[in-house]
Amino acid sequence: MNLSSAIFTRFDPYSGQLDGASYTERRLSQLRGAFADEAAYDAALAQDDPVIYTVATLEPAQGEGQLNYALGMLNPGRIGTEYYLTKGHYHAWRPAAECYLGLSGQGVMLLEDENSRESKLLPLLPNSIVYVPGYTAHRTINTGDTPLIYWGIYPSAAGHDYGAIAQRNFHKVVVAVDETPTLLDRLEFLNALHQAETQ
Ligand code: M6P
Ligand code: ZN
Repeated sequence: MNLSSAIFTRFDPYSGQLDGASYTERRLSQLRGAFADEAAYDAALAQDDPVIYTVATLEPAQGEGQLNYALGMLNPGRIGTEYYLTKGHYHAWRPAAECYLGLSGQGVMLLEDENSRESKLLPLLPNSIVYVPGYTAHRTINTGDTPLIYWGIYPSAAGHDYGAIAQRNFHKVVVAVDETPTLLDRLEFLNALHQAETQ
């Protein structure tokens, strides 16, 4: 076994800081195509390029049977009426599952089965766990007004496949309707947007 020094680590459940981690920062400009409302995306980006989320990753070991983990921090906000979200991914190794644990803030996870295309929307809250089965696209969404901090724990061999999402975004969107997070079909949402524009 080849274990790095990360056998015991401290983290902050409110800021998303994780000792010894490598950090990935995703700004708005890196999320082109993720949000449904392209006009709202362009307008927001013309104003500012904020950090939407960070991921602090620790890979204590690689290889069969090993686990890696990442502490996510997703800021609150919206593009149009769609809540800030992560890119979302399948695992490159499709059978790999993942556990998500909510630490602070308020959010949801959007799951989409690759074969049936069936969607599930699950709460991601403090003291709750979402089990993401294999062969399932998963995206995290902050529906609250404070940062959403959460763990993702996954097999070290899982890998991230973003290409499949870039080609075919999630079928559903989570948008604010009368200030309530609401799950809608992407196409229906886009049609309603275009109708509103042409009226
Ligand atoms: C969780 C884990 C990470 C993932 C991160 C952000 O912390 O699943 O592996 O990178 O969420 O999600 P994404 O990679 O889709 O941007
Ligand atoms: Zn994952």
